[in-house]
Amino acid sequence: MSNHIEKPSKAGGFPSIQATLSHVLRSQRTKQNLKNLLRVNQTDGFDCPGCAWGDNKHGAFQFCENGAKAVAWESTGKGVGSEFFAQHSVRQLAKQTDYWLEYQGRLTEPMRYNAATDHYEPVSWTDAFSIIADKLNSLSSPNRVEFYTSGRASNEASYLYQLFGRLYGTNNFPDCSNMCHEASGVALTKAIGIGKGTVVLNDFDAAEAIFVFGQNPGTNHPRMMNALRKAAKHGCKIVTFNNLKEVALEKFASPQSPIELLTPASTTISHQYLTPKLGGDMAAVRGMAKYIIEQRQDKIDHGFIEQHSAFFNEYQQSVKRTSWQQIEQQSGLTRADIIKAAILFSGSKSVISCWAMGLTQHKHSVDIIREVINLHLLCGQIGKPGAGLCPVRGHSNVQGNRTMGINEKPSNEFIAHFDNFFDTRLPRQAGHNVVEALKALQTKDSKVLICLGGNLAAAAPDTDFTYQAIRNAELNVQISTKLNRSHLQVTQDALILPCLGRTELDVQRSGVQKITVEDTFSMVHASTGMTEPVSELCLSEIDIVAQMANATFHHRDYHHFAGVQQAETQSAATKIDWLALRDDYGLIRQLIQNTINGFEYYNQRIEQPAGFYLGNSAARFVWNTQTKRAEFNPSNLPDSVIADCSSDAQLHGSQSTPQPILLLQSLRSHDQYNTTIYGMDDRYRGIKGKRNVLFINPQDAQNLNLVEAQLVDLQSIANDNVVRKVSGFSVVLYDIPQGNIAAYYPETNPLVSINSVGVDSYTPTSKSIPVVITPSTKPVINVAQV
Ligand SMILES: Nc1nc2c(c(=O)[nH]1)N[C@H]1C(S)=C(S)[C@@H](COP(=O)(O)OP(=O)(O)OC[C@H]3O[C@@H](n4cnc5c(=O)[nH]c(N)nc54)[C@H](O)[C@@H]3O)O[C@H]1N2
Ligand SMILES: Nc1nc2c(c(=O)[nH]1)N[C@H]1C(S)=C(S)[C@@H](COP(=O)(O)OP(=O)(O)OC[C@H]3O[C@@H](n4cnc5c(=O)[nH]c(N)nc54)[C@H](O)[C@@H]3O)O[C@H]1N2
Ligand SMILES: [Mo]
Repeated sequence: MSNHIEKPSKAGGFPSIQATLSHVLRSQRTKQNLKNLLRVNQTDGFDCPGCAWGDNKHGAFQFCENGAKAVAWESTGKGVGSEFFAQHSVRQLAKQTDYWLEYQGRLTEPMRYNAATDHYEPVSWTDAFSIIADKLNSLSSPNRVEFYTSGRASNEASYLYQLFGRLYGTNNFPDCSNMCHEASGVALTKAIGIGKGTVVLNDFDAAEAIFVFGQNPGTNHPRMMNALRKAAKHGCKIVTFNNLKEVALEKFASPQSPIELLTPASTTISHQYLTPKLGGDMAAVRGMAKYIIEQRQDKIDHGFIEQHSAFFNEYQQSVKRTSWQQIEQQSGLTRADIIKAAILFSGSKSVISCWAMGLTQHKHSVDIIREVINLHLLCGQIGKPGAGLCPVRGHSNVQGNRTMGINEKPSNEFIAHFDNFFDTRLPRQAGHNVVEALKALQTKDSKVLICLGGNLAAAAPDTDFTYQAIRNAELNVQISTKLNRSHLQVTQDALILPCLGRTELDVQRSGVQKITVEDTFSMVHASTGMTEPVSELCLSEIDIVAQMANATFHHRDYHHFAGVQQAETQSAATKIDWLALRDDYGLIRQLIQNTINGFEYYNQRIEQPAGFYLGNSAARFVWNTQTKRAEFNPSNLPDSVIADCSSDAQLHGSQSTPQPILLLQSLRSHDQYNTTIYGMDDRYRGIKGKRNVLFINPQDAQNLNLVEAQLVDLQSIANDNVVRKVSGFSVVLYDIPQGNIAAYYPETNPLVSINSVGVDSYTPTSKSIPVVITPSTKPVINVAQV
């Protein structure tokens, strides 16, 4: 379609192996990393830090290009310590790209920011913990602290972290899920009474049809491609709904198959490939339901509906009221194509629906996902082999974090178990999610930010707002493996606490430790690192959290918060031997077993190679909803899919005549892990050497008088008076529906208003950003040289 980019005809294959080797070679620890790659996801190895897709642990080694990049990136021979920080002031570092910052290597010693010199300087671990304890004990309320988590932290680390925060007195646990699969959790909990997927890996072998919505597994969940390829080879029909034609979902060559590796051969993945407009999936799925309800009553599972569901009549009415005109207009798909998908769905004995960020990051995401659930309930496609719902999680332990209590709105039941066991009364009041935490920092109501991993500054929306919010923190504590943007938003006091990564050997007093994680199929299993730690001064995340808690609760001033609740948590907090928990992670697992359902015999059960299955109530037809039934959602389609942007929205800072508004999605390239940029290529989309690109339909480009490779600026539209703009994006003519454009995250985060969030999910609407395009005024080419 376009003349200067060349998309490959298939994904995977030999270029995947080439790319892996080049990353391993650049890591400067080649031998160790080749060994590491053979231990990923094996019985005695470590869990891949790449994504949350599950594995059959006794299986053969599975090659995964992007998992390999994640391993090589973590296990680099390069280090960032006091010499580095003596050379570079924070102001200088802030001028570097995200790529450059992380490429400098692993953080190797604890550092403290000195505002007078604008440099980070070495600090001892003992002093670092005292600084944190002094600060936490000086605040007027425990709700002035924000405890952020990114989804790589182990079950043990996140359990200890939430216990620390809650005994300290707050539910302020903003986490990366708030920007990711929150809408899935909300929709699933309301509809089927549990916020997790209902299928396991083996179901992919039994499915007759698999629907993949808004997900790019070739890049983001490459191990899922093996399951899809195997299913397609068995005759399972795969239907893709994706705004873009992602090559891996069209044709995939398995790096495991010698023939597909070395010849042009590949497996056709999608039987039907539909390209809905951004935010149009609810309309598309509503169309499928409409066809089935109005024309194929025989395909409705009346028995299931009768026995297990609620609100079917209301749903049926709502579907009948929805016009085909609205369905076609909002989805951008033809009635014929939607009916073809509906015939396949309703004619298959067992169907799985998978989805990721293409469904979760819109204003009406909860309703989009509930419509997918509606369709499954309509045809009884849940709780039987090869059928069910599969939100494909992102970070490798993000699901485990939630199970462990990283949740700003914990249920009463969850908290009650802790109260009983620790003989205490933990806070009930809802805490802050990511957007609320940033707003509280911005208004200076919150004073301290502690981050267990991640890169909040670059991952969160509305970059200027977010930077300012984080800079307002009186103390910014970052527990990290690599240098990133979040370490640079500092004005007062800040600490960088370097930690071990998942690939590294973790030895404590009781010996070599393992940690545990939960994958997207609710399988919990152990992970043991084996590489020599990058520096003796790096501590494990668990060690860091335990020492923060120990210093805080055994502090001379620890008693001062007024109020009943604090008096009750005091004694529990001081009774816990935090350092003993650090010395033997098995003791933390015992606490988990005693306070969270489903972890009986935890230490014993993780000795099994594949770990254990936590189970899923909905898959057993137990519906923990208000009605104790699976609930249909009768919502109407939204009037418009454009988030927070009325038709008369003003383009601030511009006097020109009205310009067409296009809807932008921000997405990942093949060479990045969220805010970690591994390289400047996006091989599967034919992009080389740059990230500031704008994918646009050729007809839209022509209407706007834009030509290929021209530089443009993007300004977003919102109903406030803030100008949100990014500059110097290079036009790429691309096969994308008219009216929709795409560009990479995090470069486009400045365009997402902090106030533009999903209904009931509060997730920033990073897949539906209304923007106008203008020829560039300020060309900025963001190519780092290393
Ligand atoms: N290598 C690598 N692996 C990763 C990550 C990474 O950055 N790099 N990130 C991890 C994390 S935290 C996550 S959450 C996952 C993310 O995994 P994905 O959700 O696959 O990530 P995105 O790049 O955001 O891709 C969104 C996909 O949805 C499509 N899409 C966007 N909007 C719509 C829409 O409205 N409708 C439809 N039907 N399609 C749409 C886009 O075209 C794109 O293919 O991956 C995880 N794994
Ligand atoms: N516009 C837009 N914004 C988005 C998204 C989008 O699609 N579009 N996606 C959203 C999604 S799905 C997510 S999940 C968030 C991601 O948000 P985060 O999870 O906060 O971000 P990451 O980029 O994954 O964090 C990378 C940093 O984690 C640290 N790190 C890596 N490994 C470890 C470890 O083992 N331990 C510790 N302690 N630290 C470690 C390193 O220092 C690294 O710099 O971004 C969200 N933001
Ligand atoms: Mo994510």
